[in-house]
Amino acid sequence: MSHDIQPSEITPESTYRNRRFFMKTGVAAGAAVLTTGVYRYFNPVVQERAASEVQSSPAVNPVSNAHAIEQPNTLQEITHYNNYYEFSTNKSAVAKAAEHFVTSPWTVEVGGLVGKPRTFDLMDLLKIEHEERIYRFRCVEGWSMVIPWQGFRLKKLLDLVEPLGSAKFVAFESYYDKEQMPNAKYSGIDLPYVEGLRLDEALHPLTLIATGLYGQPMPNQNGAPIRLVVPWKYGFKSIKSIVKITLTDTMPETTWNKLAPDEYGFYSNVNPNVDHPRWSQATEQRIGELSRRPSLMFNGYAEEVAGLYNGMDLKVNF
Ligand SMILES: Nc1nc2c(c(=O)[nH]1)N[C@H]1C(S)=C(S)[C@@H](COP(=O)(O)O)O[C@H]1N2
Ligand SMILES: [Mo]
Repeated sequence: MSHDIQPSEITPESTYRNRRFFMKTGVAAGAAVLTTGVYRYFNPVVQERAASEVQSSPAVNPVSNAHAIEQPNTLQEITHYNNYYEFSTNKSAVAKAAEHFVTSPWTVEVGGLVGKPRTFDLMDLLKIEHEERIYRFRCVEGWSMVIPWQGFRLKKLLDLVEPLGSAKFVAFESYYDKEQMPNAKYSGIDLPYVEGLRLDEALHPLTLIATGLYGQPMPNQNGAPIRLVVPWKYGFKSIKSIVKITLTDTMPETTWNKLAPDEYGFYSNVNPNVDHPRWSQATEQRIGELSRRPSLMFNGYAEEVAGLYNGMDLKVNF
């Protein structure tokens, strides 16, 4: 994949941040799907495709969640306040620590309970139909941002490997290399970083495999070259720099649950009514704002995802 993008080819951040789209309620969308197609500039495959084809993807519930139209955080904020423990546990030091992370070549092995296991290289994944999604992102620590991602629905990747009827969960694994990640030994977490979703969560149209943000390839510190984004769950579910995806019939182990099962559950849906044992989850600090704002049930995506949890006690299944 080509990283030598001309600055003139990148949609300026100011264009994103000034779009009437974010200020107006007209086409309010909890999951804003823009059709600028800027990602084609770093994706030679997509570049060859007709703009109309690229833009054919239907919006997800484009008229719900008027409150979701929020100004994205700046590129500087999104790329300089990060959680990526393999590189550093200091959020403002991650960008520098990940500066020389080598992410090419890159492959993602997709297997387990599937009919067609396959190892994809990055170019295969960039051929999957991309969309832009502006999502709220809420860390379990109590801070949040709004991030304009580009990527593709995880469902589109899973469809290619044909999950078997026995598959009930999806397990994810991050890249881990002690040489490239010398600070990892101070992280305090078991590595490689692992995460998981129930299969229906994984197939949900909001669940994204992100390949970039702000029209650029994914910055190293945000999980280059591809990472998961599950906008209604706490940020740690959105595992970075994925190398392996495995369909299983049992609930996968997850990094933070292994470390502190009383504090971090498998589901970890954003829920202002269920506090972390050591702090309240009722409010959050939006990076760039002066005062805290109330946290929203399912991070504001309840209309889309609450049905996944019908009949479940969300205090027990936290
Ligand atoms: N491999 C890996 N993935 C990870 C993490 C990590 O430390 N390692 N941190 C998680 C946490 S706690 C959060 S809040 C988000 C942060 O994503 P961002 O830096 O792009 O905002 O990544 C998640 N994914
Ligand atoms: Mo987080």
